[in-house]
Amino acid sequence: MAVKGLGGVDKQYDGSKLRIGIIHARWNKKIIDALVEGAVKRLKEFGVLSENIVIESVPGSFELPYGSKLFYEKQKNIHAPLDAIIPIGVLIKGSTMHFEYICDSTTNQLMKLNFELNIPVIFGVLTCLTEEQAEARAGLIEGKMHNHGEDWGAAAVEMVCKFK
Ligand code: RBF
Repeated sequence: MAVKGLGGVDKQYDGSKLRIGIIHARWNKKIIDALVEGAVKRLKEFGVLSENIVIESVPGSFELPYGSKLFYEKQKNIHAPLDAIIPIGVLIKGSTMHFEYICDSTTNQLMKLNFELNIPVIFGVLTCLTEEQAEARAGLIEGKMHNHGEDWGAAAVEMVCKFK
């Protein structure tokens, strides 16, 4: 059977020296809060210190790519550079084409940002057809799925540490 989610990462990386930025959209706030909580929990399990987990927000998912870039630059300018960024958003399909356009542009720009900033920019965006699907992926429906925010926290630490 296929393994969904990261499962155990291959090595317990040491995140104690890392500084990680989480930038989240505010649309679908209840689900966002659960995902952010999951990411923070996992980062801490890898030893990332609370004071080195910096959380920022933007209005919606469409703002995540540019918001991430500004966030990165601001932290660099105050001499507290980020090792990785986890942009978190929840997109839920509505009755118009907005969903498709925002999903497409946001995904493409977040991918490009990895190369532009030269740090890992994790894909912490849920693109769901229903609210229930998103809630399940945020661990909000008992016994259904795990909180994907935890995977994003683990992915950030692995991507910074693995190639050092
Ligand atoms: N932002 C999200 O993060 N998730 C959504 O599901 C979402 N749906 C939207 C649907 C419509 C019709 C509009 C106009 C905006 C939506 N946004 C959503 C907000 C979008 O990402 C952005 O913040 C605004 O368009 C302002 O640039």
